[in-house]
Amino acid sequence: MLSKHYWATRPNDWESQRDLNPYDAADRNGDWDNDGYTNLEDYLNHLVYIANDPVTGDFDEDYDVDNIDLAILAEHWLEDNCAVVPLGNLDSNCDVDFKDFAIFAYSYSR
Ligand SMILES: [Ca+2]
Ligand SMILES: [Ca+2]
Ligand SMILES: [Ca+2]
Ligand SMILES: [Ca+2]
Repeated sequence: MLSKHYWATRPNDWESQRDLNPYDAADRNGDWDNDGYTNLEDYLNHLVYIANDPVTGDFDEDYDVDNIDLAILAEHWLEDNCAVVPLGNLDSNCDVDFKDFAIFAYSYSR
Protein backbone atom coordinates (compact mmCIF):
# COMPACT_ATOMS: atom_id res chain seq x y z
CA MET A 1 0.00 0.00 0.00
CA LEU A 2 1.48 3.29 -1.08
CA SER A 3 1.12 6.34 1.08
CA LYS A 4 -1.34 8.91 -0.22
CA HIS A 5 1.52 11.29 -0.82
CA TYR A 6 4.04 8.84 -2.13
CA TRP A 7 4.14 10.53 -5.54
CA ALA A 8 5.08 13.78 -3.87
CA THR A 9 8.06 12.35 -2.04
CA ARG A 10 10.11 11.20 -5.02
CA PRO A 11 12.46 13.97 -6.18
CA ASN A 12 12.61 12.71 -9.76
CA ASP A 13 8.84 12.93 -9.98
CA TRP A 14 8.87 16.40 -8.52
CA GLU A 15 11.29 17.49 -11.22
CA SER A 16 9.61 15.66 -14.07
CA GLN A 17 6.17 16.99 -13.13
CA ARG A 18 7.63 20.49 -13.49
CA ASP A 19 9.45 19.89 -16.76
CA LEU A 20 12.82 19.84 -15.02
CA ASN A 21 15.53 17.27 -15.65
CA PRO A 22 16.17 14.73 -12.87
CA TYR A 23 19.55 13.97 -14.44
CA ASP A 24 20.76 17.57 -14.55
CA ALA A 25 21.83 18.96 -11.17
CA ALA A 26 22.47 22.41 -12.64
CA ASP A 27 18.77 23.21 -13.07
CA ARG A 28 18.50 23.63 -9.29
CA ASN A 29 19.32 27.31 -9.83
CA GLY A 30 16.48 27.89 -12.26
CA ASP A 31 13.03 29.15 -11.30
CA TRP A 32 10.42 27.03 -13.05
CA ASP A 33 7.42 28.90 -11.63
CA ASN A 34 8.97 32.39 -11.61
CA ASP A 35 8.16 32.91 -7.95
CA GLY A 36 11.62 34.26 -7.11
CA TYR A 37 12.73 31.09 -5.35
CA THR A 38 15.16 28.72 -7.04
CA ASN A 39 14.05 25.22 -7.95
CA LEU A 40 16.11 23.85 -5.08
CA GLU A 41 14.36 26.21 -2.66
CA ASP A 42 10.98 25.23 -4.10
CA TYR A 43 11.83 21.56 -3.60
CA LEU A 44 12.94 22.14 -0.01
CA ASN A 45 9.69 24.02 0.64
CA HIS A 46 7.90 21.06 -0.87
CA LEU A 47 9.61 18.69 1.59
CA VAL A 48 8.57 20.92 4.48
CA TYR A 49 5.05 20.94 3.11
CA ILE A 50 4.93 17.14 2.95
CA ALA A 51 6.28 16.86 6.49
CA ASN A 52 3.47 19.10 7.75
CA ASP A 53 0.63 16.68 7.00
CA PRO A 54 -0.57 18.26 3.75
CA VAL A 55 -4.18 18.60 2.74
CA THR A 56 -5.41 15.92 0.35
CA GLY A 57 -5.99 17.47 -3.07
CA ASP A 58 -3.88 20.57 -2.41
CA PHE A 59 -1.79 20.17 -5.53
CA ASP A 60 -0.29 23.65 -5.55
CA GLU A 61 0.64 23.32 -1.87
CA ASP A 62 -0.88 26.54 -0.56
CA TYR A 63 -2.71 24.73 2.27
CA ASP A 64 -6.21 24.96 0.89
CA VAL A 65 -8.21 23.06 -1.70
CA ASP A 66 -9.76 25.43 -4.19
CA ASN A 67 -10.44 26.05 -7.87
CA ILE A 68 -6.74 26.23 -8.70
CA ASP A 69 -6.31 22.70 -7.43
CA LEU A 70 -9.36 21.62 -9.39
CA ALA A 71 -7.81 23.13 -12.52
CA ILE A 72 -4.61 21.17 -11.91
CA LEU A 73 -6.60 17.97 -11.56
CA ALA A 74 -8.49 18.77 -14.77
CA GLU A 75 -5.21 19.46 -16.56
CA HIS A 76 -4.03 15.93 -15.77
CA TRP A 77 -7.41 14.25 -16.25
CA LEU A 78 -7.08 10.66 -17.55
CA GLU A 79 -3.29 10.75 -17.58
CA ASP A 80 -1.90 7.34 -16.65
CA ASN A 81 1.82 7.14 -16.02
CA CYS A 82 3.66 5.12 -13.38
CA ALA A 83 7.05 6.47 -14.44
CA VAL A 84 6.03 10.01 -13.54
CA VAL A 85 2.85 9.79 -11.53
CA PRO A 86 0.69 12.72 -12.64
CA LEU A 87 -0.39 15.49 -10.32
CA GLY A 88 -4.03 14.85 -9.60
CA ASN A 89 -3.59 11.22 -8.63
CA LEU A 90 -4.75 10.71 -5.04
CA ASP A 91 -5.07 6.96 -4.67
CA SER A 92 -2.47 4.23 -4.86
CA ASN A 93 -2.40 3.75 -8.64
CA CYS A 94 -0.85 5.94 -11.35
CA ASP A 95 -3.84 7.43 -13.17
CA VAL A 96 -6.15 10.41 -12.71
CA ASP A 97 -9.77 9.32 -12.94
CA PHE A 98 -13.14 9.44 -11.20
CA LYS A 99 -11.82 7.78 -8.05
CA ASP A 100 -9.29 10.56 -7.64
CA PHE A 101 -11.96 13.13 -8.35
CA ALA A 102 -14.16 11.59 -5.65
CA ILE A 103 -11.32 11.88 -3.12
CA PHE A 104 -10.69 15.44 -4.29
CA ALA A 105 -14.36 16.40 -4.07
CA TYR A 106 -14.57 15.13 -0.50
CA SER A 107 -11.54 17.19 0.47
CA TYR A 108 -12.80 20.23 -1.48
CA SER A 109 -16.12 20.25 0.34
CA ARG A 110 -14.57 20.35 3.81
CA1 LIG B 1 17.54 18.49 -11.85
CA1 LIG C 1 10.52 28.97 -8.00
CA1 LIG D 1 -4.23 24.58 -3.09
CA1 LIG E 1 -5.75 7.41 -9.46
